[in-house]
Amino acid sequence: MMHNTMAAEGLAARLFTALRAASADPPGVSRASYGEGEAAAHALARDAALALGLECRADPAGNLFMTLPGADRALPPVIIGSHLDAVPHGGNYDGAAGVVMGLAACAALRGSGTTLPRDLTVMAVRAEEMCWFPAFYLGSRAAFGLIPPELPDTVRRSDSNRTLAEHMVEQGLDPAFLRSGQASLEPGRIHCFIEPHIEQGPQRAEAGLPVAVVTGIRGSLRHPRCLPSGAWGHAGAEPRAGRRDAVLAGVELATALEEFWLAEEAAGRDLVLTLGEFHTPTTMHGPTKIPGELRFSLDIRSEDKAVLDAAAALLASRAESMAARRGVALDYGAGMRVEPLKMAPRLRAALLAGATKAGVPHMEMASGAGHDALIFGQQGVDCAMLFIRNTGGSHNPHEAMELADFNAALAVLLAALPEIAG
Ligand code: HGY
Ligand code: MN
Ligand code: MN
Repeated sequence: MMHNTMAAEGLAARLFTALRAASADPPGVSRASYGEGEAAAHALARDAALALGLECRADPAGNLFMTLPGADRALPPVIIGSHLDAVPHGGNYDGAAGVVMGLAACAALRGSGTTLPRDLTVMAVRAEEMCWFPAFYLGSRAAFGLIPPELPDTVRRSDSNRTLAEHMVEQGLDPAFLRSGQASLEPGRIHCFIEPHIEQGPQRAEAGLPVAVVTGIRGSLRHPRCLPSGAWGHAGAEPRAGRRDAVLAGVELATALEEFWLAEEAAGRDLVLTLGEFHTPTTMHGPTKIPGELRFSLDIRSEDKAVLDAAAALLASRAESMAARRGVALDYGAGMRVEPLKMAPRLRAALLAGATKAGVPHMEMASGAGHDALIFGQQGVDCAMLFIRNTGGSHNPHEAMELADFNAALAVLLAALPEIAG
């Protein structure tokens, strides 16, 4: 089936412009999870879906489902989607490109009068970015009823210090849905989940290719609130032996983690790790005080479960030695772990065949960044991802996706959809 994609490409261009305008926060855009920017993005997606004649419903967590009916309405749908929140002062495309591509695909199918054998649902997922709430994949976990009941009332948004429940209510949504563990999606009732996304590292830009089919997604071990605590003291008067310096303890841990990283890398094993938010409490610290407290975040990722296990063991043993040798206790919380995910071979093959059919130069690569697809995969849903070239990196205002590359990825998706939906 040939698609005249001009209308679909026009829709995508208009949506990206409108999204940027609705969430501009120089430098870049901000779309806080359960905040104004995300709500504006959901409204834009919904309006575009209604204009296309799609069936729209939102679940009580605010996830939006926009469905193009297929021939047999009883069959489980193909879901295409991603998130519409964005990190503070981030780029316009992380997340949004996947939702816009789902809508553009529906526009192209409508335009060519194509009916797929089953429904195609575009899902705009809520609250994927952990910058806002210290909890991972909130929207997709909520859709599957996987949120711990206490969480809506215990996590607070980084910009407002107000709880998830408060922000949901403010948006007209229902935190009781999260607390109840009810679900809006049933894994057995989903044919597959396809998440188009901008590439967020340099690989495809370096390779000079517009599109990549993803092989797998790194899993992660995250400790967003690590709190070493020792003792505050006098920077001049206290001898080294008596000090319980939380900053030096944190630096020692950081160095140990980097040494572990270098060793894993030398052994050919996949690993990246990041320490962030490394700071002493501003109300307590000062240049003449030995820092008794420190706070940092820790984000460890690998395609290999065994590497995540080794990192967890290293953290535990370092916490012990930090207490024994430095008198600094390290509270790093329970942590959040998501296992790595391999993309479904049949979907990968369908996307590769689609790229060949559409004549789009492509490669295969693993995803370093995390995605909602991890949660779908964890639930046993077959997943695939299609990456679009982006030359500006991500989680920064410099994300740079050319519309021509987006359109090339759309052509790949459209060429693959009959096989994917079959
Ligand atoms: O952090 C991530 O990998 C994703 O952007 N949430
Ligand atoms: Mn992101
Ligand atoms: Mn993303």
